[in-house]
Amino acid sequence: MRLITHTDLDAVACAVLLWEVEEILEVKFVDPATIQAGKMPIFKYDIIADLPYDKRCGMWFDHHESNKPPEGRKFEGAWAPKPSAARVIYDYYENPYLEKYSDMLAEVDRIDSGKLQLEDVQNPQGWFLLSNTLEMEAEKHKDDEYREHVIQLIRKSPAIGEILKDPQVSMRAARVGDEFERFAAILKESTVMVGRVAYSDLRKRADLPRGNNYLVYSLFPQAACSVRLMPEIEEKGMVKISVGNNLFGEQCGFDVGAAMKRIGGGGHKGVGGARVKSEEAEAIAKRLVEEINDFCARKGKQRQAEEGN
Ligand SMILES: [Mn+2]
Repeated sequence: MRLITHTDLDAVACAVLLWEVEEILEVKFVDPATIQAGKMPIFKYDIIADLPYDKRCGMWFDHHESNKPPEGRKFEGAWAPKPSAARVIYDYYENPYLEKYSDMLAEVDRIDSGKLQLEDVQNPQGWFLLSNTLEMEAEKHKDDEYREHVIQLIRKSPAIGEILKDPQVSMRAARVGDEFERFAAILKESTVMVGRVAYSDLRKRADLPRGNNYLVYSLFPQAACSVRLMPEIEEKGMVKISVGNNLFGEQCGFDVGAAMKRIGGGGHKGVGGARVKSEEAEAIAKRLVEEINDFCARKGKQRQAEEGN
């Protein structure tokens, strides 16, 4: 079977688990938008994990709120609102052979559901450090080859101390700190606070390092949410909008996944994204910023009223 999965640590963990319990011959790493567009050939021997559903596949595992299956959908696999897709797979198979991965699972749950501490971002360690090495290269195939390498390393021994000693891993891990600094400098230049939202326009920043979704909150701790227009690199004519709640700060409870679904994307309550037409991107992002600020203001008033009673 072929596994089609996302590009982050949850995806890698899904691959590790499925490799033990199914005949996996090949892993494809893709973005949710690729599945959503329906353009990718998918066959009945394919397993999709940590990505939206496609009816052509043989099995599907996911945990994204925005991908919750409608009542009555018949499919092999499982959807559950768990902290990670890897956890959905782990619980589905209930296979004692997978128990050796329980430490990894706990960390994948924590990282994928954004239960991070400020210290994680300031000084990445362990599985969080590994997760930051998975999306580093401009050329996608380099990251793909690296992720396949990491999958096999974890299968050999799921001890994170050993994994981080691997030459390829340690070489990337050594770069993570520098990438964070570079990322922070670009964010500072391209971000303004609009009400309670940190709004970043990164469309012209093709030099932005990949993969850090949390740094913005250590730089703008007063933000309730972030809205980011990402660099125009991957698809011509389309821009990715990334939105999240501040993991470390006081949250307003804005449902990001639902808001992203309304504009053709998806995600979780806390974090999500969508791909929109370039010419509409700025207007959509600004509407989102307004929507979040309105929501936060309403929440604030509600809280005041409740406290007053
Ligand atoms: Mn996930």
